[in-house]
Amino acid sequence: MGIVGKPNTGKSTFFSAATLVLAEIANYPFTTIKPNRGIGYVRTPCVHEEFSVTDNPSNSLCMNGVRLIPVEFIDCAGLVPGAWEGRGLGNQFLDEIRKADALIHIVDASGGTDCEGRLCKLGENDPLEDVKFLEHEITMWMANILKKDWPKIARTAETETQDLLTMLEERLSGLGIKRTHLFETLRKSGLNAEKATSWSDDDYLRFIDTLRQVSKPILIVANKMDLPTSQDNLERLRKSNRLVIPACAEAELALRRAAEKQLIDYRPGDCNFRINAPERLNEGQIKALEKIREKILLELGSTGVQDAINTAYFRLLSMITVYPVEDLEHLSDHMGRILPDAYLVPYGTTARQLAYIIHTELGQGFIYAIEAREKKRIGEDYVLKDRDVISIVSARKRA
Ligand SMILES: Nc1nc2c(ncn2[C@@H]2O[C@H](COP(=O)(O)OP(=O)(O)OP(=O)(O)O)[C@@H](O)[C@H]2O)c(=O)[nH]1
Ligand SMILES: [Mg+2]
Repeated sequence: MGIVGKPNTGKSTFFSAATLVLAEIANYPFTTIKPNRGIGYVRTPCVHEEFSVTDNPSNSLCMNGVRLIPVEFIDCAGLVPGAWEGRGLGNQFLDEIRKADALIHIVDASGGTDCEGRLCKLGENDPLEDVKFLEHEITMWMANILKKDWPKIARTAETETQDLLTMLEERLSGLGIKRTHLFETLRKSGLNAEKATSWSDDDYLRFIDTLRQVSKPILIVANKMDLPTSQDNLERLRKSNRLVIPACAEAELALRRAAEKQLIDYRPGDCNFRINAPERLNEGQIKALEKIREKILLELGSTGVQDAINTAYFRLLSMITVYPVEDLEHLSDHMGRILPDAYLVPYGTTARQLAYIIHTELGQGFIYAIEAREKKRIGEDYVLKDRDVISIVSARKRA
């Protein structure tokens, strides 16, 4: 998951809150130059209670009935208009998101920073313009990567045996673009893959812009919701028909740090917290925490950070959670660990595809699988459902 946006919007604050990795945060543009990487968690109710077992998570964590599935975040340097042509930190930033499945765009909803991240009067900047600018930058960056080779690819596709999708797939695999993305892009853009040489420049850009939407979907986080001008802008962002989550990354960071020191009881995503150790907090700290409670948690329902992470995986990427087990009776792996793993997979993944995701040999030797809830035998084409517990029977075992 790439965390992107213009400078000074709170990307590193969001990243630190999500991962608890220390990242430099400051009130000026280009604080982050080298990207930060860290692990955060998608949260989903664990299935162990439903099966009345105590679990021993291995690839994930389970806390008070909530399964925490690790996902990687990249906190990028700020992007300024013209970055695709090399302005600001330019392509260096864009290269960081090559492998990202999706992007979280941190927007300064207060409108208190200009298009290059410099402080301005609250409300002066239009965050909707920031959203459009980022989409444009990424489209232009992708368009530029392919531009030089495009005429040749289009010609070859018409005159020789190689088809357009195969060539594009090869050329763009470094951007995490898969054949299914290309299929969907052609369908959505309505362009004729067999007549690529007749595409106009506008057609080409429309193709790339659709490819961007399909292969790097964006969740918008309207950050700095604690500031007075943010609410109006949030409404406007929502009206633009994009997926938008309001947030206050600064509040989440403060709460997670306090929880880490056991000063408060708070789990990311909670709508409230409890002060544990008032004697270790000074008056100013208590005041600040109470302000977060009143102005953020009670008004927004949460700080929005965990909500954004979950929304990015479950709604933007349409992922589901599945729990593969080896021993159906005990719901365990070969080491006896109960419900050891939770996998995030795209909706539409079949039982056999899951086997391949776990291990190539498991996929190759797939015979059938059993769904643990109804103890039903399922075939390779069974489409997995959210929270399925699955045991795969394969002719070949994991090495
Ligand atoms: N009011 C308010 N300020 C915030 C919030 N989140 C971050 N900030 C402040 O915004 C400023 C920029 O935060 P950073 O996290 O460094 O922003 P960035 O987007 O990583 O900036 P660059 O690395 O320069 O691109 C800092 O002063 C933060 O304290 C928030 O939710 N509310
Ligand atoms: Mg930063």
